[in-house]
Amino acid sequence: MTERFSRRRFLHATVASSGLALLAGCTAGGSQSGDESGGSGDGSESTTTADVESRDFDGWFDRTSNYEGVYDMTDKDAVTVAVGVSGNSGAYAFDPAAVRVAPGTTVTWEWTGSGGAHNVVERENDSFQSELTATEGHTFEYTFEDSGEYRYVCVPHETFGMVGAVVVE
Ligand SMILES: [Cu+2]
Repeated sequence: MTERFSRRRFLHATVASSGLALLAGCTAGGSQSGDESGGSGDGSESTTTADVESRDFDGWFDRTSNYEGVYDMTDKDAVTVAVGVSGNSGAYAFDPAAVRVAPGTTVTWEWTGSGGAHNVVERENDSFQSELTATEGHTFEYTFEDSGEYRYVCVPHETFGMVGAVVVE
């Protein structure tokens, strides 16, 4: 369970501007990425404050253009994944492609209406399978009670890389 991983933290603007944070940044040394304290505004006002953890899913996301790591949503009561965002040579992506949630969390997939008909299918254990639809605003929910790593696909676009994962810990 304890795999090697590295973490990238998106700092709140309030945290980044405090003297404490600056001090910590100085004493922590230069091995970490130093662009967090920069004034580019790139990450300081990010729309998400989730930690993004790089994690190897044994090649599961090799074809997935928008996979950038596991978004830590363990502190969220409700987690939504968009179905049919831009990616994988079309609107063939889940966003975020991978999330980490706490046991008992309900994940809602919400269709954007782009990219044609999609579905959300977990095949390894048959845990969940949504309708196949292109309807904008369509939602599908699944509550993850058990810890584990759940991989799912959109069947029509799996070969394009439209796959996702939910890590429950
Ligand atoms: Cu699809």
